[in-house]
Amino acid sequence: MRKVKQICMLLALFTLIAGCARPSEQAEEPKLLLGFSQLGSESAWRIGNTRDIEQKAEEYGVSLMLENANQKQENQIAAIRRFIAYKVDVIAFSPIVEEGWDNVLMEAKNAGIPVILVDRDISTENEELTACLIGADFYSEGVQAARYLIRKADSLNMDQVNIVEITGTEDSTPMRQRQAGFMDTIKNDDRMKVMESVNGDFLKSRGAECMRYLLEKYGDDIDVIFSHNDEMTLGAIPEIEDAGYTPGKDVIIISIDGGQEAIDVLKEGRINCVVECTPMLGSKLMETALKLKNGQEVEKLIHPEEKVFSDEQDLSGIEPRGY
Ligand code: GYE
Repeated sequence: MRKVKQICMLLALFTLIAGCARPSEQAEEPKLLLGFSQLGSESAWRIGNTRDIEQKAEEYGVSLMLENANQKQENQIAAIRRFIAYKVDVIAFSPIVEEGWDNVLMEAKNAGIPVILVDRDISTENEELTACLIGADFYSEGVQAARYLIRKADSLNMDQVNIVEITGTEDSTPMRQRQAGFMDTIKNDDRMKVMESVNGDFLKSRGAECMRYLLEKYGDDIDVIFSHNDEMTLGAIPEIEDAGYTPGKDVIIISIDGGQEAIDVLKEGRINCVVECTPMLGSKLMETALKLKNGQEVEKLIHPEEKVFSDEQDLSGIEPRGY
């Protein structure tokens, strides 16, 4: 009886193996192996960006090795080294800060693996280390935020505008560029005065902490909060309310990203302006990685198109944001 059972099992196994090998049912070979080092999960933006890259990899038939660095540069460097050892076809990563990548990128170059920068840029003397950058124009986002503020100050006939800035991660591209675009645009307007810039690291909890500190120090004098991302803005708003002020009325609030939660708060009038920064970079990443694998030329810099949402517009028609 035991023998019969064994034979049956063997037969079943054989049928299974034979079935798997049938060409019509064979899974398609992935077109490309892509190693992607995500920098962390600090915001709705980042989570939306990771999800989009995972979905687009599937759609494009790309096999994705995804590693999350949990906000630490050393984890990103280690991930890139693993991708090199694994001999992936293409490496992509979102650098948490701009400095400190030359050595590991030289290792990738020596291994003949092209590297795509996603979302953020690096600072290097050697332009050859990376193939291209796919990410938003952060400088322009800062300019858009400032232009909105200038229009708002005009419409309210303000003669002095006291601003506090809550910035993103120190030495990251969006922090540097958003600040530069904003400052360059307000600098010739005598009404504008930045009282203080504090670092909120793109985190909701830090946004709340920064706001508590700013309210304690400047209280009533604060006219405007320029916050480098939605997460920090959403952390700051309850603090403003707790201190007895009405966000959007007593204090003008300007944010960047455009995630669903911030857009809902904008519609309620508790944020005045949200400059869009889209995390949907997955399609461009897959297209570019496939081109690189096939030895084709790619554009050096790819910026997605972005909008500005504010209390100057009818906001009822905004499509669901997806992040
Ligand atoms: O604005 C912020 C995120 O690099 C554009 O990082 C990205 C920024 C985004 O954590 O929410």
